[in-house]
Amino acid sequence: MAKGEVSKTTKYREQYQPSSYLIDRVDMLVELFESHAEIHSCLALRRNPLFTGAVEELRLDGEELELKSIAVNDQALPLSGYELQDAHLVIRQPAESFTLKTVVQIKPQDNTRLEGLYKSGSKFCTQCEAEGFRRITYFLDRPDVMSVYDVTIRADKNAYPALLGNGNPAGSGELPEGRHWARWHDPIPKPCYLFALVAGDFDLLEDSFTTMSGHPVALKIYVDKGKLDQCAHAMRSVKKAMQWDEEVYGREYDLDIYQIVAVSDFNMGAMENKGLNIFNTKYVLANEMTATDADYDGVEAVIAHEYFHNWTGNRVTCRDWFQLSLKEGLTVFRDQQFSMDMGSPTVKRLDDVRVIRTAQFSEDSGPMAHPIRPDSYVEMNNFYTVTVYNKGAEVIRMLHTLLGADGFRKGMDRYFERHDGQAVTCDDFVQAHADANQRDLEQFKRWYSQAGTPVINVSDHYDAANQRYTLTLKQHCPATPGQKEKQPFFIPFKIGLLDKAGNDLPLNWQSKDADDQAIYGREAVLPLQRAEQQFVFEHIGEKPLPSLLRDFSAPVKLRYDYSDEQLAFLLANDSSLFNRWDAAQQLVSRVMLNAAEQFRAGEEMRLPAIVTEALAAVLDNHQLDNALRARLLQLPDIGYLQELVEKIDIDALVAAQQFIKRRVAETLYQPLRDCFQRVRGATGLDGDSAGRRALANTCLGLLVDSTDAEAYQLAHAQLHEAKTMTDRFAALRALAHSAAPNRQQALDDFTHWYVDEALVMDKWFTVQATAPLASALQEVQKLEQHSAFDAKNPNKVRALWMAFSHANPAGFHRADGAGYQFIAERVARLNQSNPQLAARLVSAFNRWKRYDDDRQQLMLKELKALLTQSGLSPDVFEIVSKSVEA
Ligand code: B3K
Ligand code: ZN
Repeated sequence: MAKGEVSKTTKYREQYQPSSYLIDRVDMLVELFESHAEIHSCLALRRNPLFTGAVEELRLDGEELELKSIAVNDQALPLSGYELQDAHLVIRQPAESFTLKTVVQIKPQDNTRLEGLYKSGSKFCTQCEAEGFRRITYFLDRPDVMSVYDVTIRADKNAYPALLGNGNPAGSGELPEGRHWARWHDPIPKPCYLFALVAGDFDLLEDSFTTMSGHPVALKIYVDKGKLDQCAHAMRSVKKAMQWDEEVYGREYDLDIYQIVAVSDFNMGAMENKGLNIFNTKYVLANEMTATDADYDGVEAVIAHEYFHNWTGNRVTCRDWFQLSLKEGLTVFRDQQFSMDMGSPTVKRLDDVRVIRTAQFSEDSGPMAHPIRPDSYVEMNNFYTVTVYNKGAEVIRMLHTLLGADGFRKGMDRYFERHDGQAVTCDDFVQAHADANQRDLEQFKRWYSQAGTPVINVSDHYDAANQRYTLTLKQHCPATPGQKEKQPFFIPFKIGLLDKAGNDLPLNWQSKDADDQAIYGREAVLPLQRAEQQFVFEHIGEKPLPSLLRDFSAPVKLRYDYSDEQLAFLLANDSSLFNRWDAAQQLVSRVMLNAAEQFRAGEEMRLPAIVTEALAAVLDNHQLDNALRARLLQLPDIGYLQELVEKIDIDALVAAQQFIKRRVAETLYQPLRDCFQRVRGATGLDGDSAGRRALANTCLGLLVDSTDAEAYQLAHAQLHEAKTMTDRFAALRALAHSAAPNRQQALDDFTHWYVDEALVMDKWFTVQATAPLASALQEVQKLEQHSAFDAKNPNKVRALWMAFSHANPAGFHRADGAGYQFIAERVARLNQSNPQLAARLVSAFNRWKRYDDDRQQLMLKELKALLTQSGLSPDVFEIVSKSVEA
């Protein structure tokens, strides 16, 4: 193996072994200089009583560290006492317990991977999850080794007035030569992936929160100089999250201080380091003129997510990285619940379901399909996936549905009581719920071990003579890599039955083969446990229309043969608002897919009147709240449609989607215009104002889709007169995705206003990268040369390259393969500087098998070329090799 190259071997969950040693205490001194950093660490090591094997050596993890000195029990260790390997420091014949002191030198200034200690602009910061701590010092870099940390940071006082660490402050002072120091003590044992430090010159917003037991907590948000006017929303969000976790889960904060630092260079959204969360600026900074309503929601949700990790992730952590969903699925579920409580629950739910149905279903049916608790990986960073996170959250949601809110809370209480301070497994989590509720959840655990999306076929029969209605549910799950046969899942299947007037019928039902007692209500959660199961409803006086899988009660694909008229009826009447949206999506997707077929056959594409009538009724329905009406009117995008077909004919899908959008817009032009005029112009930050903006801007987008000159004028006027970024950006998006004559003018005006606002410029890049125009690739190539673009900055890479490859199907899948070539070349470059991000970018090729033969060949060619590249990182290697093999 070449120096600096890290192994591409596969790690298996089955091979878990407890660590041979534990580290009870860590004392660190971090000296920061302009050219390098020096890390002095003192580790109190002892044999792990749970480890039963013989111990001849101790292997500590360490990558790209320059060892300056090493001592055991304060005695310099002779060369014979240790061995330095490429990614390890091996101590020979270690004693039962001892202290190990090392001094290493590292180069944060040269760290472009943004893992370990690195510089973002003029600030030092860290990112240790999953395995970044080994790039700071020699350590047992695994989550089941938990230690109490004392950390001293030293740096130049002028350049780095703020020196921040985990836990509580434990002193600070001056040093010679203009330097200073600060010490931090974190009393709560933690795995090293939660370690963090920051040094820099920031603006600071301060506040405080008193916990339910009366403990005061200092709240601090550190941001770039000049950004203080973009922090208020983040601070409000922290306080809401703290209060919500007390009210809903009885969990309070456990340190004297809670700090958030926003940095511009960050590989993902944010990181829950104990007491010192480090955030991407995107999820902290927001004010009316820089952030849209969606950005505001994103800030609130991510702040809450990281805060909730304090209990689900930090106090109770993962035994090993295969258990990642233990903390991530659960914490996503918690942040989703929180957001539902803060705003419109239906809108939040359907937004979350869209992610599952597009990104997660796509992952589940491709080469990277894995259970929410993976069995193996090459590079752990590749498993921070929508499966582990979002499907993981759906699994927790099903548990919540099955146990009820009270039962779930009992289970959570048991989980914290039993496992506080431990590193545990997903099985431990489910067991706590089973024990607290005296339920057998063995079958439920299959959701953790089986990959793939179950399909449920539903058929029904109405027996008028006996007033009996029978639903037959059949489940099966397609094979995924390494898993041919699947066992039936335990699926909570929520339904209602509508009568002719559209009301829910009272239900009195029994499962034919389970010994459940009859259950009554107007909505039922059917416990589907077998491959095929019948549910019988008595005293049903008329043939009902079933409303199925309400609220998306399980992450499955549903098949039931609705007619267009039945879907329109559900859209107009279902008491489940979620299912109204679902009916709209099904109806419009169906006509889009039919139009795609017509396009393929060279026939004229058609839009049936029933669709425009149903959408006109939505526009007219003032009973529904505006945000929901906006969602009902948003037509499915290509990402959504792609998951509904076996083979993707991208040209036909694009043509059909554009045709249907334009026809809807032309047909409903007047009512859309009236609605737009009625609700536009709201300026408040409250939910009602945001709902009005959502509806107005959905109307505006459709008006522009009609290609009417007046619509272009409306958008242009809104771009200039807008009082919020939501309105301004919606107008820009509408124009940038159109053939409006003033399109370029709009883009130029926007950059003129915002060239100094990095996050707003990201939007400007994305809106062009995702434009469904033949010129998209050329535009992206031009934008790379723009002074605001920077290939070293992950936000910019996401805004331009990721947006183009992942969210511009027409552009990326150009028939000539130029889109593929362009992205593959960027992957190769990023592979050198930031492998983690390169792996995300290359996943655009994962679904190559789903496209037509020509495109398959073009994509495969790029993948194979990447595989032969020298110095391929494990990150990119894993994704590409799995894609090619599939
Ligand atoms: N736990 C981090 C993600 C770390 C990703 C490492 N590649 C953020 C979060 O989920 O809260
Ligand atoms: Zn998380």
